[in-house]
Amino acid sequence: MRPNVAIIGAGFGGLCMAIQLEKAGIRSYTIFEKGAGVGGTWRDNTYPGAGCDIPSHLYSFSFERYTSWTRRYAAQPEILRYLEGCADKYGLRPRIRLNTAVTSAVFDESLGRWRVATAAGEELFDVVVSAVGQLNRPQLPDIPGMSTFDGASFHSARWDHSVDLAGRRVAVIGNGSSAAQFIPEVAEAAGHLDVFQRTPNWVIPKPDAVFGPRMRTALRRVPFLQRAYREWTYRYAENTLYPALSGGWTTDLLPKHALEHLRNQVPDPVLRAKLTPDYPFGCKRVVVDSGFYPALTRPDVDVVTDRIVRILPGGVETSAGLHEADVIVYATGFETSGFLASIEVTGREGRHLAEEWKDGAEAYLGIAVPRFPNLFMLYGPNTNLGHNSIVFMLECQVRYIMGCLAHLASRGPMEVRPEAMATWRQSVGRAMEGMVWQAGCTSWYKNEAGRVTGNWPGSASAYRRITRTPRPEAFHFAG
Ligand code: N01
Repeated sequence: MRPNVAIIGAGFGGLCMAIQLEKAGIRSYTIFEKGAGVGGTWRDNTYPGAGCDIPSHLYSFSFERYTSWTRRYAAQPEILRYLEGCADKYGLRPRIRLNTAVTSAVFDESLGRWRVATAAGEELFDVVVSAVGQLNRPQLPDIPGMSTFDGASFHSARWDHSVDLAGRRVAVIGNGSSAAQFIPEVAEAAGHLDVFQRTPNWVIPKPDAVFGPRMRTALRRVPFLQRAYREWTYRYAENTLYPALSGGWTTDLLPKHALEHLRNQVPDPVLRAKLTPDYPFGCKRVVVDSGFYPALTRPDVDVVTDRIVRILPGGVETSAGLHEADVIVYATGFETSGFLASIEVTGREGRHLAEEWKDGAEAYLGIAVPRFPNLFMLYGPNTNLGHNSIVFMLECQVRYIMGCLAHLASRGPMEVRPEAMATWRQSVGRAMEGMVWQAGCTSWYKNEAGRVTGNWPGSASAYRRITRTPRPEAFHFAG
């Protein structure tokens, strides 16, 4: 039997899944994409300076090694072009339904199939693969008076390019990875910029470099060079960055490196003190950027650390007074702990996924959930990384799901056993104890109860090992 597969989302994950189905000769799939184009987060985030802080030769598919990256860390338009190119090259477009949000997915026990609903109606699928991502729902803060603001305001992931910032007074609320990328550009354009910082971030330099025509030709002509470079960036992340998060040999080294970066780039001791974190390195997502601190030292930029009280028609009021603004940019991150929250997912026995996850999202290998047969997740709970490429993790998950498809083709709908889920829960819990994310800080890695539901506590290599092939004993088959 060739399963027909509903893939939800046409970002890195959904496209990867579709490409592997194509390669296996399975063309009975549909990609539902709520947006107007492919690319997911790389379509949505168009703020000035948007780019990736993971090296592009690693942050790309292993089977679609691109030798044309023009920089070590590509900017958003180039990454989006890469993804569009993949959709074209593998002939995915005819099976992508754009502007089509999935509203619900209900497992019909009598048919052993999923009823997938969109505004256009309901369709039956054997398998549902969620590829909706973790950073797809912008989070606006809950600050009194936001609707009273007289000027333009928008979230960083919904940048309003019609707003001209030239010479204006701009307020940026938030200072995470997104803000760090656009603040240098906004500072350049604006008349004055106030950056409202609640918590300072750890920042390490981004060793960006142009990959000129000669380098690109070398990478194209000498495949070994490309493989070696990718392998080197992967090993660096695994052997240097991961240990800093897990109590390993770089635990003291990397924060020293970050503080040196701060000292080198911020001469003013008062500003430096404001920007110095008081929690362990890596507890929140580390910002990788070399232009952020210099922008904050400009005479026309202020870092405001007083508590925001409310938004007034004329600006942002803090405990110390009003900061006048013409434009407010909310760089306040994403709703991350709900995972599939925008879709009503109902499994066997009428179980609602949201209800099952009321104490925190969890999934076996981050991929499967008991009582939700033939539902597989990409970038699901506990599969985010703080140190390496998510594209690598997505490929592990897709390979695993392809293995599952082979099993369910012969043995019927498959559902992970509660015992396998319990063992998984315990092992993640144990591994999490050694991770810095548990330390006293707030972050989008945690849910409302403070449990880390976003991140995978092992190395990327460990995740690849455990997802290499599905273990049929972990599943119950209905066929
Ligand atoms: O969001 P964030 P982001 N009042 O959640 C502040 C990925 N990414 O969009 O820290 C005042 O990190 C909040 O303050 P605090 C990357 O994984 C990747 O920047 O909670 N401030 C914080 O400063 C990243 O981690 C790339 O005290 C408020 C900020 O808003 C993730 O996306 C590039 C507030 C939110 O920071 C999210 O990054 C960009 C309030 N009420 C992003 N509410 C790559 O290059 C929130 N804040 C791969």
